[in-house]
Amino acid sequence: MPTNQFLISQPTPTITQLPKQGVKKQDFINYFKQYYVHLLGRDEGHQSPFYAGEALSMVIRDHLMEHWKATHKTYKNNDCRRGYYLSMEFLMGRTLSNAMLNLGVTDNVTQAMYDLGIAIEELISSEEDAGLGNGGLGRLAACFIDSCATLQLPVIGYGLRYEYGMFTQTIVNGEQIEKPDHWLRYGNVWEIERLEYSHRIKFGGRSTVWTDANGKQQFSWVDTHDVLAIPFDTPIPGYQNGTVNTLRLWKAVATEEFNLDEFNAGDYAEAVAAKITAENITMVLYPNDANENGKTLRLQQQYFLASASLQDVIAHWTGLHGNDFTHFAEKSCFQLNDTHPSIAIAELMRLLMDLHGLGWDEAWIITKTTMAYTNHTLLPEALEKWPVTLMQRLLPRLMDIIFEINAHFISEVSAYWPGDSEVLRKMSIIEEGHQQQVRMAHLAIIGSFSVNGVAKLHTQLLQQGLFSDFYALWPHKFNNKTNGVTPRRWLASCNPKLASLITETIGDSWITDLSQLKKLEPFADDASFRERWYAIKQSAKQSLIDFKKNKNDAISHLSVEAIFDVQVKRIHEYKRQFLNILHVIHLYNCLKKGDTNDRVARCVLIGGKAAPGYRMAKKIIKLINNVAQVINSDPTVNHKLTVLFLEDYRVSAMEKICSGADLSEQISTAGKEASGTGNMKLMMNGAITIGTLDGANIEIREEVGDENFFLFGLTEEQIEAKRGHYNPIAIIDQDEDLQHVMHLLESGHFNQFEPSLFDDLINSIKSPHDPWMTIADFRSYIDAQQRVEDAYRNKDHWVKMSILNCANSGKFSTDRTISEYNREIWKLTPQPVVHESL
Ligand code: 62N
Repeated sequence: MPTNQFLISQPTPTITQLPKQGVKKQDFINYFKQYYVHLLGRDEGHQSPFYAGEALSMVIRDHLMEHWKATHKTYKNNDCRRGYYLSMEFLMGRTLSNAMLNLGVTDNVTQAMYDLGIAIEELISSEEDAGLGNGGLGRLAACFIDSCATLQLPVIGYGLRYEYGMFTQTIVNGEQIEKPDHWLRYGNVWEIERLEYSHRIKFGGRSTVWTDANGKQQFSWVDTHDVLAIPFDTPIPGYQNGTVNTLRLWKAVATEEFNLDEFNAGDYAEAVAAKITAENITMVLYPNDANENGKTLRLQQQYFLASASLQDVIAHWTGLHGNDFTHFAEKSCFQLNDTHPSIAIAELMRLLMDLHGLGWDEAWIITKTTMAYTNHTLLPEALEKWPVTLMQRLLPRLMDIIFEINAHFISEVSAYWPGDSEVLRKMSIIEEGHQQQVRMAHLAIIGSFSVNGVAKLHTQLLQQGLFSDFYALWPHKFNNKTNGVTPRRWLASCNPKLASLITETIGDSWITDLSQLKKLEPFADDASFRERWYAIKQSAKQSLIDFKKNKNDAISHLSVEAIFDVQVKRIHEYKRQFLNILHVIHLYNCLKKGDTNDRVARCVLIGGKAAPGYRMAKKIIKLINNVAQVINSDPTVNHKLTVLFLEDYRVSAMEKICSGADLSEQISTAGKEASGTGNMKLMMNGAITIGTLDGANIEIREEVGDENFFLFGLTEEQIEAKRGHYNPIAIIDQDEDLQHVMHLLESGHFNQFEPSLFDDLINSIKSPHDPWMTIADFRSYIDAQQRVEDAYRNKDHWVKMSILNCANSGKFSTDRTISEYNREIWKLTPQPVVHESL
């Protein structure tokens, strides 16, 4: 091809597989010094892991930047269909070590720091967790965007930039104390503020109708109090593939006129108060993982997220296509993480009609072909409802639109089931009663083309129970997407020794294709492999002890020979931490009776936060700590049994815990845990599950085989069949062990100086109306725990089970989950990133 010498040659685009160790050690040293000394103004004599961590993070961030821009450009040039993951929570945890792993620079950077006399582990652990979520739902969003980047899918995560994340938990006198989590206090090097992409969000005011010059009815929303949404972007790198996607979090800021109007009128204090009201919207994450109904601020947060994100997507669209929305639905797909952002359905209608002039039918087709909804719970108390009066006051135009969506829906249902007013009452978006409420799940189902549950059983129960009427009407909308976790964070990064052994044995393709772990199966029969596996597990247990040592003196008589029995998750009655404690008390009782010789030592580790307003959950924490206190300080038992409450359970804590767990407690009442994802992290790291037939446990057992899983408890059907004639007292009467346990509890053995402290807890499990039927599963749980102990005595056998659990955890990668979302819902084309060659 002839070339023109006078033209500056354009770089040729090439698709590159990035070199794994692209930057040399010496380069890292130089860059690092640059930031540490010059930018942060610290001298080399001054040793601060925090500032060294900051400097290193800046180096890594710079490194991501080129890839980020190239990714952006690739998506733009290809004009590809895109996905938007809308979530009120992204529980990201720490970023530095994950970014190094995904860039493939961990070894070089570790060496570089070592040469400077710095232990990288100290820098890594000086980073604050980004705790912008409660539990499983928020962490799932974080794992999802990791997998989207690794699969090179053009997906943006949209969420809120809470100034205060999940509270920090401390335990004082056995009780949970909450401290605010001001995670941004020292800044956040991973985010970039993008003022140029700000949007204006309306609240309050009123909705008006007028007729335009063409005689067409137009709606506007006027006299509003507006708040600005400012985006902060965080890079989300894929695993060594040159893709860097974006997590865009919105911050609420007062508008200019907010201040000026009243300020000029001399109302200085009012002006400042109004500013604070506006900026409160993204001040704090609601720390409730079950229900948060009726709170004005929470609804403001939800609308703020939905409106800012949709305006952002639409602004991008009109920038390219003007007001032509013909192909908008072909090019966009929104995934709603639970009902929390589902006001987006009404907001998209509003934006398309009121701002871009589309008619109802056109706008509705776009909405119901772009929105997809994921449900995460079957608990009726967790289903979101908003009072109509609140919505009319706060979002009047959206309430109009919801009423109209409902009117259209009601006529569709009337045509399908003529004359059935009962079905209309049940399915309506509006719940009638002394106070009308908007049922957000109904809005989400009606406005979406896809409705999915998060594990097989959960989806079945949605179809047959909670949403059965909708399933009868629209069976094609319903589908299952069993959850997963990202193997980068939850194996490669948190358990480097095990990861190395696996890679040495089967190669490293498991990191992006977790089904490869199956190749470990034959090694379960290899004695020398088992020995190495065991040594790694024992050393992880030792690290866990060391990590907790400075915090807790109960640790002193803890041995790595003990079974590390782990239950970490939010504290909730349905998760039945209480059942775990009943077993602990049973063991204590056995040891006190003198049967100490043939018992295997056990260390029971329980961690989790209770919602600050959830009385019973807080009592459970107190009970765990009181039982721990009695057992750990009793020299006749504490060499065989230790109980530890792990304070301030969070993402970075789980990264240390999961490698050291032998036994994974997944003991919820069957039918109540939608999926569970902690179960998957623990399995992946070689823990064996003791669990009920609930959520993803069922699929874990299917994958690993019954012989490598400790099953107990009633099935969901048996639980439901028992309701109405459940008799816990009769069960206690027939079980001597249980009588002893109840006696210890009721005699105040664990609350000698705090009389009747646990009465309400005890009464709740003795009640025939106990929805969680804890007593019903006691015997079978104790028997399963006995099988655990017997199995643990045979070390070879246990290690074999441990290997087989890891080997069969391949299904539980979010890469598999996201591939299914993409194949069946999003239908995005992977976009290999074009890097301009240097
Ligand atoms: C979990 F609206 N849900 C499930 F504010 N919810 O319990 C678990 F009240 O079984 C799943 O594995 C996991 O989702 C992922 O699918 C969950 O974590 C919340 O955190 C939550 C937060 C806020 C609310 C309700 C629920 C609110």
